[in-house]
Amino acid sequence: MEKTFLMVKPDGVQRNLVGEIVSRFEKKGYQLVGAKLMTVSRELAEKHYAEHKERPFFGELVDFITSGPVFAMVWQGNNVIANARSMMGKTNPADAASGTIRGDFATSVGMNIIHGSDSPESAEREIALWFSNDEVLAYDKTIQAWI
Ligand code: IDP
Repeated sequence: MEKTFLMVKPDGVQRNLVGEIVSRFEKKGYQLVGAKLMTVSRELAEKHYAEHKERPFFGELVDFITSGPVFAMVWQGNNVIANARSMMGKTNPADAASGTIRGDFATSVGMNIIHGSDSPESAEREIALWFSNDEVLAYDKTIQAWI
C-alpha cells in the first residue's frame, strides 16, 4: 500500500491546524500509520530540503522549519502521494484553490502550513529520514473494506 510523508509545519502547529489537517486525511479515507510532534534540528532540515540548497530562500526555509514544533506523519492509502498533494494545493497559497489546505488556510509561500512528498522516490526518502522502522505501524482497520 502506498505511503507518503506529510508534515504540519511550525505555522500550522502554532495556528492550531493539526486537528483540522489530520481530520481531512482521515475523512478522505487515508490511514495514519505514524505521527509525532517534534522539533527539527538544522541538520535534519538541511537534509530534508537538500534539493533547494542553492535556492535564495534556503536559509529562510531552514530557519522557519526549525523555529517551532512540527507534526510529522506517515499516511497510507490508494494513490496517497498524488492525492495528498492535491488536497494540500499549490505551493504558493495565492495559486492554491479554495477547498485545499493551502487555499483555505495560508496566504504566503513562506508559511504554507504543510509539506507533502511529491513523488514515490521522495516519499521513500522522506519517510526513512523522519521515521525509524518501528515508528511506522502496520495495522488493520475494518472500515478499509469500504474505502
Ligand atoms: P512544495 O512544498 O509544494 O513541495 P517546493 O517547491 O518543494 O514546494 O518548496 C519547498 C518549500 O519551500 C515550500 O513549501 C515553501 O515553504 C518554500 N518556498 C518555495 N518557494 C519559496 C520562495 O520563493 N520563497 C520562500 N519560500 C519558498
